[in-house]
Amino acid sequence: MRTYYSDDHRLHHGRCELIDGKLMPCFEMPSRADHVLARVQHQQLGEVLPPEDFGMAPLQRVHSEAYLAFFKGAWDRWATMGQDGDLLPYTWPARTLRQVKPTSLHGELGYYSFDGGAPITAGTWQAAYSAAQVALSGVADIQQGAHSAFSLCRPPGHHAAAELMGGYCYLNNAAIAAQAFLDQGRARVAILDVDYHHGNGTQSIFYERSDVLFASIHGDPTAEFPFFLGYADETGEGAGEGLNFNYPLPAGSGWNDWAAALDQACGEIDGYDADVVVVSLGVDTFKEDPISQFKLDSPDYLLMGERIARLGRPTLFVMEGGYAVEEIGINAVNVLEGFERAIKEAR
Ligand code: SP5
Ligand code: ZN
Repeated sequence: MRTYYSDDHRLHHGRCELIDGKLMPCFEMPSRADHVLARVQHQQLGEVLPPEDFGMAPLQRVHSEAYLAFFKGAWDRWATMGQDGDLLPYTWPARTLRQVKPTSLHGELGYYSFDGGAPITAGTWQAAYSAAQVALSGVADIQQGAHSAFSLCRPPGHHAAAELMGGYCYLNNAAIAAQAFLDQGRARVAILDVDYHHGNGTQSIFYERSDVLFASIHGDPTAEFPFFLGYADETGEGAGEGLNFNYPLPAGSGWNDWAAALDQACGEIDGYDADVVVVSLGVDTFKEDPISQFKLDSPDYLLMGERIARLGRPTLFVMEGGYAVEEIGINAVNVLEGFERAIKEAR
């Protein structure tokens, strides 16, 4: 399969995130994408191509105009205030507070974010914009007949909602891709989110919609970020009722339990008869991940890819999390290799 990748990801390099009561160096760092790209090349997975530019319109199908304008302009406002460190929010409109949009930079930033983990730096907008184009380029490849594609997006996207950044995410690459598939004539898209963390942004974007099924396997939110979404009783609403599937698993879960949840998710995707599958591919389920609590081992990712291939549907892989930087390439590309191996064997 082809890989889409932009060097622009390097323009986003946050200095710190608020974690464990401290401002710590960002776990979400440029070398993550470098390791994945190196592994793609080393394993000769296929061609590596730069993204095409599809402009702002596909982003506006998922995110509000106001949110995009704020994100795009935030760094310049911060720099005008004489600042050159990361821009991080510190006040959010939680319960008892009003959902008003203040005019000051920090007021607006609190309004448009949900945690202190998504720093805005000078190049964050450009990096996130290009990551969305990387996702859209994978869509175009599949629309032109490819059975699968890999969008090596960075920064990741699945925590970003229509009007919220957080959890290292700014623009929801997987949601933008799913919406583009619909806008280009596909009727039903399934998003399978295998990142360790619940894809709260993606879920919220499609929660009341019948044209996108969302299924996520993740650390139980009673104990794990993002805490406030991702429970099993969130099944969708309105037209989307019955099309949202959360599989929260306890800390320490290994491949057997994880694979059982994957089987269930795949069963739902088959029942829905999705035209295309978008995989939010986080590999922070790895046993050595520094911020996560599952116990998957590198060979398990081959099996993950094989199981996804058995869906027998066009599949776009969109890179999300994974913070064991040395192994992120092996683990992510193992999913893609397992997928391709199963496709070849089925032929
Ligand atoms: C895309 C993605 O994977 N985002 C993840 C954001 C997680 N942010 C909060 C992580 C908190 C981890 N706490 C445990 C730290 C152990 N030292
Ligand atoms: Zn994650």
